[in-house]
Amino acid sequence: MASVLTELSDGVLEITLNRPERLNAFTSEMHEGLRAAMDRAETEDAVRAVLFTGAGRGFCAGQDLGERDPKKMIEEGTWPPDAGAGLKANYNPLILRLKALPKPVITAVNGVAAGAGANFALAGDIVFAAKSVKFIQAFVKIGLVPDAGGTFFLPRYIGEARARALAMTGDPLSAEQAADWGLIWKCVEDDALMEEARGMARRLACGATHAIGLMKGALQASATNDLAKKLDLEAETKRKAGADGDYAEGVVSFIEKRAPKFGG
Ligand code: T3D
Repeated sequence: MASVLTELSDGVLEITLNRPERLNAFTSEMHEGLRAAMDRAETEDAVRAVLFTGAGRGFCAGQDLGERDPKKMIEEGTWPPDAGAGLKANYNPLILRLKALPKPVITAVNGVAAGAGANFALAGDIVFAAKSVKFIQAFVKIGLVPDAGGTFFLPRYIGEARARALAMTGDPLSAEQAADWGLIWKCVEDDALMEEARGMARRLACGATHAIGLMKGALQASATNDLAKKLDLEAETKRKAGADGDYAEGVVSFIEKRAPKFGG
């Protein structure tokens, strides 16, 4: 069975991490599958929103720690590996592609999200988590540092004090606390997760996806832009959105008191 499953329906590309017996820990093969899935998300016009989730009881436990055997490598004299190389080859491009995708990305965190799996989840534009979920910055427990965007997302989303404590302790954060802190969009009952997340993905897929893509980029730029630059960017993105057929359709449908039919 493939370690990444994809299914396109109602404009939503659902991408499922599929190594349930290892809590969907990332392997090289899974990264290949994710690259192929992202190719589809980027190039197929029929894909208007993306939804990530995990098979089984976990969302993703980060890097598969079985891919390297330190004991054997020490004996062979090949330790230490370049732990940064895997990031540059796999994780960094994945996170950048998710953030650059001009389409909404929803994550439905169905179970534990640890290490790179936690930060991959947080790279979604709208993150839902089941009530039983724990987010774990597990890196420190194996002598590593947060990756997959954790040192970017955490201080910005929840502030430096909370980011530091989560990263330095590796203590689990409940989905409810994550939602209270504004780290994720919503914590939902376990059995309601997929319905809620799919509902949101379908709703956005029917929406003004061109405008959604533009606002995604503009909101991300707030991390680095000053007010004057942001105002310029708002004018630029507004010009682009205004030139799209969705703007006319949005206004006409309002005047005609009917639901809009966006083409994106
Ligand atoms: O190397 C590089 O390229 C650098 C990149 C690093 C990125 C990273 O993500 S580093 C962080 C890696 N992840 C972790 O350190 C998390 C390790 N896992 C855990 O701490 C726990 O499994 C969890 C807290 C996530 C869940 O605990 P629990 O008790 O619910 O489940 P479990 O029993 O520990 O796990 C279930 C099975 O999944 C188990 O296998 P078994 O005993 O049933 O055969 C366990 O070994 C396996 N598993 C869980 N996480 C991983 C894993 N197997 C390989 N790699 C894992 N990361």
